Amino acid sequence: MLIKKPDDIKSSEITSESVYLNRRNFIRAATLAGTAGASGLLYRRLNPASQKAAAPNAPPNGLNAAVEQVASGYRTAEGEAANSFEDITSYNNFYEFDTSKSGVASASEGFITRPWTVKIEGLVNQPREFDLDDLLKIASLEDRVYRFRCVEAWSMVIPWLGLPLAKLLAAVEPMSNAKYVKFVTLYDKKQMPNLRTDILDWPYQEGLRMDEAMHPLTLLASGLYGKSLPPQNGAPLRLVVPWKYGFKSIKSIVQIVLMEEQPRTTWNMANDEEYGFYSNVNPQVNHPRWSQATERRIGQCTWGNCVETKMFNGYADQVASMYAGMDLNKNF
Ligand SMILES: Nc1nc2c(c(=O)[nH]1)N[C@H]1C(S)=C(S)[C@@H](COP(=O)(O)O)O[C@H]1N2
Ligand SMILES: [Mo]
Repeated sequence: MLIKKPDDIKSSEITSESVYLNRRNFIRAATLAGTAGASGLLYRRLNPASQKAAAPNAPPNGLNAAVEQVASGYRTAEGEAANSFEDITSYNNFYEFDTSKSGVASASEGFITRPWTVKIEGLVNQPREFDLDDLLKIASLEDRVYRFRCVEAWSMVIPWLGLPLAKLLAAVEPMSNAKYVKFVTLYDKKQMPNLRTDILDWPYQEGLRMDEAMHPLTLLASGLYGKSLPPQNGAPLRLVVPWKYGFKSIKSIVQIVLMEEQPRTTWNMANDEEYGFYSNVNPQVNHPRWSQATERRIGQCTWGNCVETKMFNGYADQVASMYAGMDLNKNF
């Protein structure tokens, strides 16, 4: 069950997230899809050196990671075993690099993530620009094994290493009128080939309500399996909100802004009828084009979706109260 069969990954690509595009955008998308792939390839051909560039966050090799995994026995509180390091680092979504899940790892190889600064600003009394290594030195990092559920109905169990976002926010002293938090990904055309396309509005942006951002489950992850995050998983710092669909987990964060207004998000802007601001995992509210009642756990389901999706991805006891009285059909 822990060993991925290569076939699983192949068959899963049938439901590529690139079909997100609605009727309105379909033709534009069809035209650009070719361009995106081609320019990524061209970029890699023109810049072979970048793949060989120093990779300070180079992940451990697959064998060591597999051995570690067996030895570590990372599990969720409910006893679900973590996916293998290999699964977690070879089936990814990171559109800045590649729109195919199996292509992200190679397209992001050599992504340079040092030095790295994260600005925290907006409605705070102590705006700060952190050097990431300074931040990681002062933060006490925690291991958290969470279920991770993509809006496209695949899922994994991932052993993150990170710091609760609440601790970082407390350090900058939010003002009382701060109601939302906006997160922004690095915008670097030299390193991210798809920024030359308009398959999404760049830079990638996400948002949380203040109480969600302050929730103890919400993590800023700097690693997985106890090691630095590999580029494909959002090095050097990415958000993890385990009761929300995967696209809320914005990668390679450079800026965090506290705001009074609800920020727009990248997937909202791409298609607000399909991707709402809240994006809470909810088996009772289907995506307009597919059911959200079940999921395909990578490495476990050999055919179809073999796991029932739980309300708030199984974290209802901890988070449901934040949405009491809200119509979750409207606030999807
Ligand atoms: N900057 C950025 N962050 C992103 C994405 C992206 O394309 N760009 N994809 C999102 C989606 S749709 C998912 S499912 C998760 C995937 O995270 P993983 O590759 O670590 O599993 O990253 C999210 N964060
Ligand atoms: Mo996703």
